[in-house]
Amino acid sequence: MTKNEIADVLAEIGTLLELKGENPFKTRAYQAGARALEAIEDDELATLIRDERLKSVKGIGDALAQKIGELHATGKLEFFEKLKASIEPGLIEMLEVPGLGPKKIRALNEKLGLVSLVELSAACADGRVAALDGFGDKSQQKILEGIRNRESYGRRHLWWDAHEIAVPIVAGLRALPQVTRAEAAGSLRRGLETVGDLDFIVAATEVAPVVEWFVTQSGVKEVTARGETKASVRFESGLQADLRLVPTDQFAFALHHFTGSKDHNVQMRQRALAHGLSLSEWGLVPAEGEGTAKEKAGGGAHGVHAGDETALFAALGLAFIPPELREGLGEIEAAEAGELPRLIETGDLRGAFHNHTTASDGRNTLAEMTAAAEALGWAYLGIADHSKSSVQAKGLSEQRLAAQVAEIRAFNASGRFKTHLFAGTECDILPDGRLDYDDGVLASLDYVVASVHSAFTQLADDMTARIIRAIEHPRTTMLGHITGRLLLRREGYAVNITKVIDAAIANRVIIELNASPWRLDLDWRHWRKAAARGLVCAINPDAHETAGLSHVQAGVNAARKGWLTRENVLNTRSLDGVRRWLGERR
Ligand code: DGT
Ligand code: CA
Ligand code: CA
Ligand code: ZN
Repeated sequence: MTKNEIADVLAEIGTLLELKGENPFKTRAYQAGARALEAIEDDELATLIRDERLKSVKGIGDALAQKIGELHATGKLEFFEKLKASIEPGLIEMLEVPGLGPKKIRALNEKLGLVSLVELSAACADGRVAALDGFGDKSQQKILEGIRNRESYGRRHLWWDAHEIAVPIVAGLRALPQVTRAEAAGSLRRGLETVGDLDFIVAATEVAPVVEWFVTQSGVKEVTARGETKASVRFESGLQADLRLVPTDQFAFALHHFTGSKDHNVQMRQRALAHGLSLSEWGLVPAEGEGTAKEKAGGGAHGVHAGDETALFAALGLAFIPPELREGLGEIEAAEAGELPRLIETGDLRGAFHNHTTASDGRNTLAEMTAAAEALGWAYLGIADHSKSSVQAKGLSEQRLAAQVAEIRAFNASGRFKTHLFAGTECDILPDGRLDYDDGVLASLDYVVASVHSAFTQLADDMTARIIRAIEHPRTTMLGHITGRLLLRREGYAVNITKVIDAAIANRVIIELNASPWRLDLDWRHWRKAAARGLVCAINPDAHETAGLSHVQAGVNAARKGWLTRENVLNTRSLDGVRRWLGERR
């Protein structure tokens, strides 16, 4: 395990101990341990463990050092597993409800005897929660909403999480000797921000061993259906997956059908009919005559042969349509006219602007973040830690910001890294739309990301005016996470997005596409039109640790769904190109 993963486990232990009502000193020791780890670099941790010097680190005692060693070596911790098993699962679930921490959950458990979300929601409904000390009407309402959101979102999963499960399965399927082709289809392949279930399409010479392999994968919790050429399973996270096996000559048709979307498929079938053909998951055959499409495709005599999707599209007079565009939003017309955009790719990115370090709420130091960007081959990395009003996120005072800028300039001068650092800030947009630093301070920076982190409940008109005021500030380079939404967890705040986009275009301010898998905000559904009107995008990982830089891939998915090309995105430009752009803005 990496030190950040170990720190996560320690912090979770702290939370669970608090939930159990353990001695606060013990609880705090784990939280302190997690923080202490965050200040150590990864290779330093390995050395400390090897030399048995971990205990010498402030905040890490004997017991903690032993546990960190166990996690580092094995990725598991018996103490942690036993602790989890000793707590009512419903109480652990309550931790996912916004506004509920371990202390409040304990109070609910001790005073009302609640052990599950169902009981909690009933207690909210009849007002028992509001009557408790430290709760009240407002927090009861918030808990109830949180539980409802959780239910309605509960059936879907973040693209990122689904992707992590799907990748090794596709690789494993392809490695089987019986398998000739294997792909993940469905919303995952289309790069949708959330995924309902996984859909694997496989062509194989023999089916039984493939089905057997699929249902015995590690992480499969339940086999929900099993047939000769099909199987469905459920993973630990609740994510379900369908496997479909097809003959090799049907693979392209099945892959296209199960990639969807439904709207795209409906339009494709209409187009096929206009060509006198019938398109289905089994093939493309003449529309008139006897028999089902399946029989005809199986018969092969009249069916159109397509070895891959490119040939399938070509048979209908279309250029290959990238899966991300298959939402039934004009992609077929564009493919017919030869006007499909050349979509941006992850490899086009040469850096990113919205990233945090340990100076604010990040978990890796400036040097670690820079080294990670260098390892990705990035020409530049923008550092945008929080500003002073974001107290909980350790926002930087003017003095600390000045020190960071000096450190960044020194890094650049030293030639220690190939990656150039830009000095920026993620500056709070205060409730009235002013920025959190004075103009003089902002002028000392290379760029400014302006974001809303407070007063989320403002009325839409006020929020819109607030954000537009920030956009009109001459030092604002880009707007961070425009709605503040957290996918599957929290709706964005109320804001008139069209007006904000208008203001951004008029002021040559970028709107970021926040690539955090939880945000993906500004939503892809707005990008095509906005970019056509001149809005410039930056795909920003909002990384809070080195591993977070790779989230740009989720942002690129969303950008592709928004029909964006590399020309639309600032961080595809060279270092000089970005310097010029920032220079012209000043
Ligand atoms: P999801 O799983 O909810 O995130 O979304 P998808 O798009 O993966 O949907 P899913 O898993 O129900 O089905 C995969 C694809 O199969 C879907 O995108 C299109 C195709 N498909 C499934 N059912 C139908 C249908 O009733 N009509 C049409 N035209 N296509 C369908
Ligand atoms: Ca699906
Ligand atoms: Ca499915
Ligand atoms: Zn932010």
